[in-house]
Amino acid sequence: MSRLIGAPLQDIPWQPKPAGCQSPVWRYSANPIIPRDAIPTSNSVFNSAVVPYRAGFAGVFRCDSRAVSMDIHAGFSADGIHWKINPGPVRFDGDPEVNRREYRYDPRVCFLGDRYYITWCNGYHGPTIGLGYTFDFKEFHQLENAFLPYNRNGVLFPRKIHGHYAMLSRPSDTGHTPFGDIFCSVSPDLTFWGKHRYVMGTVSGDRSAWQSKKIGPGPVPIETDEGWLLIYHGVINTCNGFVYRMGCALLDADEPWKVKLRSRFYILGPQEPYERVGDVPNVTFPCAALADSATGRIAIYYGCADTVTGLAFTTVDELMDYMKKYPL
Ligand code: BMA
Repeated sequence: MSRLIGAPLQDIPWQPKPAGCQSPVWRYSANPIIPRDAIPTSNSVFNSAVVPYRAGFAGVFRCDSRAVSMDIHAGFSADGIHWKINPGPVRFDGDPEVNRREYRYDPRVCFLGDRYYITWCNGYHGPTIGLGYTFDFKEFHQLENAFLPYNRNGVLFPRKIHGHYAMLSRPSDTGHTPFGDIFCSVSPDLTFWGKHRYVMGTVSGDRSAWQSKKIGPGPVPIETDEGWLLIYHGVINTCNGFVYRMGCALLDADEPWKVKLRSRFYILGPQEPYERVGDVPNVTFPCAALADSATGRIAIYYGCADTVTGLAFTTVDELMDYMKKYPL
C-alpha cells in the first residue's frame, strides 16, 4: 500500500472501478464533463487545470475562441464536475513587457505556500512558460516567463525541494515539435531558474512505442511516501499523425530528476468517440489531478481531442502496482 501525502479531500469527484475493467484508469461515466461551447464564444474547452478551492473547486481553463485564438479563463465548481467558466479571459497585472498577450494555453494550477500559481504555454516570440499567481481566482498577477523560448508544459512541484521551487518542463520548437523530453529546473525566487537536469525522454524501438515521439509532464506531481507520482503524456507518430496517451512515473522525493519507476504500458489513451474525434483527433492530454490522502483516490482532468474536457479516476495503488507489474 502506498500513502498519499497531503490533505484529505474526500469531496473530490469519484466513481468506483467498473467490474471487469482491466485498465488502471477508468473514465467518468458521463464524460465529457465540459462541452466545447461552455462559454458563448468558445470553439473548444480542453487541457484545463483544477484545484480544491474554499468549499468547492476552482480552475483555469483553456478556451479556444471561435476566432481559434487560445486563452485561459477562470472557472468555479461546487462538485468538481459541473463548471461555470468566466466568459472573459484571465487578466494579469504585472510588467507590460511580460503580460502583453500573444497566446496562452494548456494551464496548470499549483497551490504552493499561500497562493495558487498558474503556469501555461505563453506566447513570447514563440512558446515559453508563463507564470503567475492568484489568491482568489479573480485578481491575477504575472511574473517573469520562467524560461527562454521554446518550451511547453511547465509544471511546478507543490512544495519547495531543498529550499528551492522546482519545475518540470519540455523544451520544444515553434511548431508541432517532433521531439521532446522532460527536464527539471529549480529556482530560489521563481524568477531565476537553473540546475536544469534531464528527467526522462522518449523510448525508441517498439518496447513502449506509444511514447516514442515526445513526452511531457501533465498534472502537478502528486506526493507519496515513495516519491513524486507523475502523470505525463506520451506521443507516437502514426500515418494518421500524432496520438497522445497518458503514462505515469515515480520520481525521487529529494532528487526529482531521478526516475524510480515508469510505466511501459500507457494508463489511458484515446478510445472513446469524444477522444478519437474532434478538432485534433486521438488526443488525451492530462493537465490536473485531485488526490485524496485519506482514500488514495485520484481524479484526473484531461483534454479530449483538443475539443472537450474529460474526467477519469484511479488510485495511488492502481498506478504504483501497474508500474511495478509492467515496468519500462
Ligand atoms: C500540443 C499542444 C496541446 C495539444 C496537442 C495536440 O502541441 O498544442 O495543447 O493538445 O498539441 O494537438
